[in-house]
Amino acid sequence: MKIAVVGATGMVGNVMLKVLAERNFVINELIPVASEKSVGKEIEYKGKKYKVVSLQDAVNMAPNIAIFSAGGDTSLEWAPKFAAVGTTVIDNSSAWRMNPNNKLVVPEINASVLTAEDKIIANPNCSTIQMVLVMNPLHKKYKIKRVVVSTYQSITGTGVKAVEQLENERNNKAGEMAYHYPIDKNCIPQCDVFTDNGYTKEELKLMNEPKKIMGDDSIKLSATAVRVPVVGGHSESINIEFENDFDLAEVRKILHETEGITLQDNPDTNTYPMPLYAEGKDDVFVGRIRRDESQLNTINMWIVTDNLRKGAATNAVQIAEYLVEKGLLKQNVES
Ligand code: 11C
Repeated sequence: MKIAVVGATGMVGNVMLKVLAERNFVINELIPVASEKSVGKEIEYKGKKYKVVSLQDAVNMAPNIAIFSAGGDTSLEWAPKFAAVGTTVIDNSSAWRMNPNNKLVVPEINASVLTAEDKIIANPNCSTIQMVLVMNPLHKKYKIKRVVVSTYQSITGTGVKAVEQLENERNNKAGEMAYHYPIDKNCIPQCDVFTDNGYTKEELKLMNEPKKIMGDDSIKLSATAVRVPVVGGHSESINIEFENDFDLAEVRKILHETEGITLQDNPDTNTYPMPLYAEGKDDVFVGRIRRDESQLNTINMWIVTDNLRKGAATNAVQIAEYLVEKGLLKQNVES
């Protein structure tokens, strides 16, 4: 397997390499790719050093898979060029997610929609992935009518510049600002840019992507996305109204038995998910599960995930693993 990691020197790219190594993804040839200014730099993978190459050089090498974490513009321009040489692209940006011709995949939910014809596959937004993993099994059982979600998102979702901003503020150092405002000791009710209806793009991702992944347009969603001075992961408070009534013990059992979910829910021992402890892990952690007593068939819960892992890198690698397992990639003569 010849695999290109596009954006290899970035925050998600870094975690991508770590996850590929940890999961022992079969790689005969690793091609780290980054923007022109990083070409020639070295990255390390399983103790070996690799030189970063340009996007054009990587296209010329026609890899079996290219995992992109390099932003929407790079993806819009370059993913089709990889696809044209037969490479299957798994893209972490929002560029292709809502395009009707591109699949949007969380493997535990809808990997089966993938075929060998899918050459540009979209990885959902980080805050979407953790929410749909919880919504999906409950939707199957009780049918979801409406979801209201508020997020508390890690600065790592913004990237290296935001991590530096927080560090600078904590060390009383001047530096470039990733946000319009200080983030330390603050909550910024803006993730990504605003759109015409007053919602941010991040909120629209949360409201639109779940319907496509779960294949059900009838679910209503409303989102507020907030940036908080946290490193380890994204947290979400979600309120779900079901068509049918539920039993709390059964909800816990369903979530406990769902692949990829860890239940942390015990008020007696102050047990609930927190980003400090989710960091570096692949699971989606769920707790604070309780009935919303103000409305029929409605539940509240708290969901936390390391946004760089299951929210980005791990989900993308799981898609790649599925493609390999099902033989959906082009066969390279050299690989
Ligand atoms: C954040 N969810 O934390 C974003 C980061 O659409 O893939 C990823 C942006 C995206 O701000």
